[in-house]
This record gives sequence, structure tokens and C-alpha cells, in this order.
Amino acid sequence: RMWRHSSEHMKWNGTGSTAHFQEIVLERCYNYTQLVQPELRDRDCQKIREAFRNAFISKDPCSATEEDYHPLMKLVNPTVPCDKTVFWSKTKELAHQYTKVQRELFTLEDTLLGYIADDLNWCGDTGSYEMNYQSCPHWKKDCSNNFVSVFWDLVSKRFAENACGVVQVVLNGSISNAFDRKSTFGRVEVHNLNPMKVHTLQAWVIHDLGKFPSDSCSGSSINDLKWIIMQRNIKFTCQDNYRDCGPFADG
Ligand code: 2NF
Repeated sequence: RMWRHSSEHMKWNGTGSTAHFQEIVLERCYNYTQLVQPELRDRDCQKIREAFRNAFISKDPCSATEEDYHPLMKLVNPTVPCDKTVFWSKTKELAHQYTKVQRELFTLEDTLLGYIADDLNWCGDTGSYEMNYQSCPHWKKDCSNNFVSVFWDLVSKRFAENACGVVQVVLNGSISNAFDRKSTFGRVEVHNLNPMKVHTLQAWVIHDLGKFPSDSCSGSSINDLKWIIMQRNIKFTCQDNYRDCGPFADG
């Protein structure tokens, strides 16, 4: 009986839910709404934690839909000022360093929901009120409609829809496809920018010093991006940048 129980929980190929998920969500919510962005201090973190949990608990972890997250989304609307949005793809740490120094800029992880969920993992199980801490569906090996992937696609979409003015993206020039159509940026964010609100997409292609640059503003992947953006009636600019000078300097 015991053995059967635990093997059922090991059925997925991805890492299990993060230990203390509920507590971490609540703690990050308080930290964000009271210290990071005190304008949001009226948000109800208990309600947010509960809506987050209710989105996936007792459900088939491979049948997530956007609707499951609607109650959570209703509690938290994105509030990034114009000209302050920063997207990233394969440059997470660098983009976060950038918005830490340029404090008024926001990546998704500088907004409440992105801040709460960053680096966490979560899933439940049909007919159980517990989270599965042993394993969760892997987005490639098990199913793409798992609750973590659906969450990031949805918050990324909303983040892009709400962007306005000049928006930026930090891309990695030390890999062969700095712009990847299959990434969240290429698949979701680019297509959800609103041309009525977004004036320009400013791309930064960042190169590691000492490494041969594998892609740049004049490469074919950035040309794809430029084409997609211009077809959407948004202006496109691009700048190659070394990690050790300009706005992306290490410190
Ligand atoms: O974990 C996050 N904070 C996160 C995850 C997915 C998307 C953030 N985003 C948002 C950010 F706001 C960025 O603007 O999308 C943009 C970055 O996503 P990307 O897919 O363009 O960039 P990658 O460096 O390729 O991926 C970021 C992380 O997400 C994971 C991937 O393994 C990496 O850890 N990831 C990408 N797609 C999926 C997916 N469908 C995924 N994890 C689960 N399901």
C-alpha cells in the first residue's frame, strides 16, 4: 500500500512541487506588497495564496487551462508604467541585474505574480487536496498544458498586452539564435504587444566578452524578429552590446 502510494506520486518526469510552496507564496506576496511596491499594499495576500492554490489543487496536472487561473488574475492586474517594460530570453540573470540597477524598469519577475512564482514549481493530483512534492509533469517529456507552463504563458501574455511606449528586450548574442520563435518571448510576448500602445521594440543583443559572438543585430534571427515586429506596425531598433560596458556592465 505504502509503495503503491509513493510510486503513484513519482509518475511524472519533472521535479515535484517546491517544498513550503504555500508559505513561500505568502511570504513573497507580503514582501512585494509591503516593501518592494508599497503602492500595492491593499492587495490581499491570503486571497492571492488561496486563488493560486485553487487554480491547480485536485486537478489533473496535465489539463491546465487559462480559465483555471482567472480568479487569481482578477486579484492582480499588471501595473507597469509606459516605457518601463523589459522582456528577456535566455538572459534571465542579466536582465534582472539590469532592472535592479535601473530601478524603475520591470521584467515580469519585478511584477507581483512573476515575483511570487519565479523559480517555484507546483502541481496537484486528481482527487487529492495535497500538492505533489515528489514529481510534476515535465513540459517537454510529459505535457505542455501543465500548470506551470500555462501560468507562465498567461502572465507573459498579460505582461506583453499591458506594455506601452518604448519596450525593451534583452537577448543573448552568445548563442546561435538570439531570437527564438519557440521561446516564450517569440511565441507569446511578441505577438501580444499592442501596436496601438507600443511605439518601439528596442532589442539589446548582449555578447559575453572573450566569446565569439554567435549572433548579432545583423544576424538572421534578429532579422526575423525585426520582420515580425515591423509587420505588426511597431518600430524596431537593435543594439549590440558587450557585457562589460554600456547599460549591461557587470558592476
Ligand atoms: O520562469 C520565469 N520567470 C519565466 C518563465 C517563462 C517565461 C518567465 N517568462 C517570461 C519572461 F517575462 C521573459 O520575458 O517570458 C520571457 C522569457 O521566456 P523565454 O522562453 O523567452 O526564455 P528562456 O530563457 O528560453 O526560458 C525562461 C525559463 O522558462 C522556462 C525555461 O526552461 C527557462 O527556465 N520555460 C520556457 N518555456 C517553458 C514552458 N513552455 C518553460 N517552462 C515551462 N514551460
